[in-house]
Amino acid sequence: MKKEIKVVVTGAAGQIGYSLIPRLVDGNTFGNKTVNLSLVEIPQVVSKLEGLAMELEDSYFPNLGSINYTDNFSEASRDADWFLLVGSIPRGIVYKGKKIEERSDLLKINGGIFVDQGKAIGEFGNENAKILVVGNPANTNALIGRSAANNSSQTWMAMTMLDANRAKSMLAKKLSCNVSEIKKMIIWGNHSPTMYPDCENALVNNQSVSNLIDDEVWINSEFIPKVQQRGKAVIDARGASSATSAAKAAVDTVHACENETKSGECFSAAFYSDGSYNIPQGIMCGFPLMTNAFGKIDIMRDLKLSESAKSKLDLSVAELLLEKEAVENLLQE
Ligand code: NAX
Repeated sequence: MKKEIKVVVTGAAGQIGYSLIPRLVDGNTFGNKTVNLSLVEIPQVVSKLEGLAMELEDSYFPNLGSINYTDNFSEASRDADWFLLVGSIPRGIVYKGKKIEERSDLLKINGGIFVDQGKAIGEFGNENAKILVVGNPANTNALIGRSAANNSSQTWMAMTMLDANRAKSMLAKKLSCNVSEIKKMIIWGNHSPTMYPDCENALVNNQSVSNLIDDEVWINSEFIPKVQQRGKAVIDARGASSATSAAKAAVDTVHACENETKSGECFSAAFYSDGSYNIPQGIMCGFPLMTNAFGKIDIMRDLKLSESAKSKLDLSVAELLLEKEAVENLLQE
């Protein structure tokens, strides 16, 4: 097994980057491997990464290998094993003289970034590289990047683990159990307020969480909307978006991909749809995923969705199809 791993992180000088990057070299996320970091930022702020590099050196991380920082994504991509694509242009920013308010504008601007990054990953990233898109709109950014990369041996995902972790926390409180007891907590669909957090398939002690809770009103009018709106609730309370929990969720996703999934369990991320669960092919949709003993990630295909679950998922799938339509000109296939 490889003893070194090269990890590219974009948006490295941002909020999530500051919480995430130290955790990549702490000996837990990648186990005993030496982690070589390639940190990427836009030209205006790339020099700030010198400070982060100094802090990493000063933090006594025996697993820390080299630290490079650059505004040249292609250069950063060379032979990288993992790409954590956190950087993106947020809503509300003035970009080329225009305030970006509409999701469609956001999709187009970030889409352009993900075309270039995808091409570089396909060309320069390692065969078998894994790519986790965190920057929003994460699912569609990942779809664009994957299409531009055009490299079928690489695995693209978008992050829904934060939503899954939020759901676990709410369910654990409701059931007075520990978050670790909740298995198969899947977020279906888009990482957006249409997502479907599935507590029918979620298990505690091999029993369906929705059966254990036995309160459809609470599930439909408290649990699901609160998971869907949790990001906004954090912004309202903190005056800034979730960064520590987002960083932890990115680390949890990497960990789930780097280690074989225990029999009967699965984890949550958006993955390229192949028609499973009657979800149309060709969108990046939240699915239950598994990692096999050889590190290959695939969809778990044997869960059942009730009619009520299907109708909730349909809404999110419809949104993903609309997003796809809005960026059709950026897709190669
Ligand atoms: P920040 O604004 O603090 O940081 C973003 C950083 O990305 C900035 O430093 C910016 O210079 C950089 N950047 C922009 N374009 C870039 C490019 N082309 N190449 C490299 N770097 C680039 O945002 P932060 O709070 O760190 O959030 C980052 C992204 O995560 C946002 O898009 C946010 O919406 C998204 N989130 C996604 C979540 C998920 O579950 N998928 C949850 C948390 C978060 O909201």
